[in-house]
Amino acid sequence: MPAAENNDWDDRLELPGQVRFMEGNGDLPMLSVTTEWSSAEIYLHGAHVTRFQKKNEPPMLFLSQMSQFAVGKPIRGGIPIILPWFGAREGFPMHGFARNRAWELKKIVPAPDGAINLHFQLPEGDAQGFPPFTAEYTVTVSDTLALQLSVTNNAAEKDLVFESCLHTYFQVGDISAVSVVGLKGTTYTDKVENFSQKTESGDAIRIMSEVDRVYQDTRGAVEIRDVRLRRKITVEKENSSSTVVWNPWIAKSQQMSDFGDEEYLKMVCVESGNVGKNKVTLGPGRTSVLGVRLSTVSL
Ligand code: TA6
Repeated sequence: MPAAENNDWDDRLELPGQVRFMEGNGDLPMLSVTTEWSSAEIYLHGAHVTRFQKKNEPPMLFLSQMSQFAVGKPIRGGIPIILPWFGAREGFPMHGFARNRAWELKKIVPAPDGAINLHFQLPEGDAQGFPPFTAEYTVTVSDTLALQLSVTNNAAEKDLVFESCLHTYFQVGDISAVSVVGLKGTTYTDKVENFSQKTESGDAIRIMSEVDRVYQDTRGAVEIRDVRLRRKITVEKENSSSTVVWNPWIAKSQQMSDFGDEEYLKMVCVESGNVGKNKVTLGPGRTSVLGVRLSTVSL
């Protein structure tokens, strides 16, 4: 199906009652997915999952009420795909170009257990100085949300050195009643304190001011315990050595035009990828796959 920022999609790919193409915000093409357990929304723009919600539960993902939905602009919330660089890069937008481009929907595969698998691919384009690579993304919607980002180095001789991160924004009831657990003993770069190197000493991370930490060499699961919504979100990952924890708090929230001044109270980012010292070096023809599985249980 051609990548389109207009409404030119192939509705033969629809699954009646399960997957429907719609005009989303900003008239961007959006897929609405319904399973027996849950519902989800995914924009072709950035192959961006903007909503995942289990029946009888609040949404798992946070989406800013102020987000832009426009060609070339990132959506604020959901699961931005950060590729092929994380953070700032002189002369280029933050966090790479994958989230700002329309991806192609290649196929939709319903699984025997009722899960829906949606396969996306980033069209070839200006690699902005990186060797040519193929990026493929699979979203599996069921009673959990599973994501797989596969990157293949198409260069004949050059290594592809890249960063990737699924920059997930989670909905919480009240940030003051949230604990992030699973990073004790891990070293991190504290971007709020001049990128200083620290070691996480607490069993649980509590967020009472701006937090912007890149945890390195950590491959375990992270839990977001939400007392207000009485639920625990578990972030499991495969082939990921970095976890980023971010909440902009008050000042940064006020500086972001696509983020409400009070929205920091209702979200936390726990991001899974390979960034900084954990960046990936991929030989010619090689493929690297980043996997993330998001699940919830009631507390
Ligand atoms: O992952 C945390 C972070 O790198 C923060 O420093 C902040 O910049 C955030 O990403 C959001 O970045 P964005 O470019 O989406 O505004």
